[in-house]
Amino acid sequence: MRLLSQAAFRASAARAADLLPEGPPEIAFAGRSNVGKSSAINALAGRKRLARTSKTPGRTQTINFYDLGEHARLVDLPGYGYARVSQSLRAQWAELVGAYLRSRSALAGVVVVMDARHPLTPLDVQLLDWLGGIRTLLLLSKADKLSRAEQAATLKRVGTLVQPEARLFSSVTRQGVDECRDLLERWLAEQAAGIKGPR
Ligand SMILES: Nc1nc2c(ncn2[C@@H]2O[C@H](COP(=O)(O)OP(=O)(O)O)[C@@H](O)[C@H]2O)c(=O)[nH]1
Ligand SMILES: [Mg+2]
Repeated sequence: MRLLSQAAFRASAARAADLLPEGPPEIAFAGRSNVGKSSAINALAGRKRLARTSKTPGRTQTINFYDLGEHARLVDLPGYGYARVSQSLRAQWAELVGAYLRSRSALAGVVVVMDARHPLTPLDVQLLDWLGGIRTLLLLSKADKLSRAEQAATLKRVGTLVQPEARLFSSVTRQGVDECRDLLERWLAEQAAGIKGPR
């Protein structure tokens, strides 16, 4: 069975102290609220309701861990950039996500999910800066909302503006799903073998 098809919910952490202890290689999904992070996890795992999706932005405020068998994990990070979130909740987000990203040696890479219609918001750019040398893939989600010509133009523009590799993605049409799954499984295998990507 494919690694990503084995995803099963493991644990949620609302505070840094509740993070799962370091274990097998993991890939984290980050991005603005409502861009489709949880939907991307479901699409990649080939499941309908593994990760909870929501029409209401700002729902997931916990870090959610999913086991891929015993040898890998996926991690759904809480979204950022939701305007109606209070200052204290923003500080909580930064503390929790910061604690995770800064210190996680099992981290094989981060998938930064952005809405293909509005990629590279200031907070996205800030996150990319902050990720520094951590291996990163940009998913341009909800690609189904763009025409083929708009998709191509967006992909090209993003490629000229930032370093990490970008892919068009849609949880609805499954565009990009197989390619991403292959890539993420390769990251996990390389991390397990001790071949680290650029850090
Ligand atoms: N059209 C379209 N809608 C999507 C796609 N991915 C997610 N959505 C919708 O966007 C909303 C937010 O998705 P969710 O996965 O919960 O976003 P998250 O907050 O980043 O985890 C939901 O209403 C989803 O149905 C996609 O690829 N295409
Ligand atoms: Mg979510």
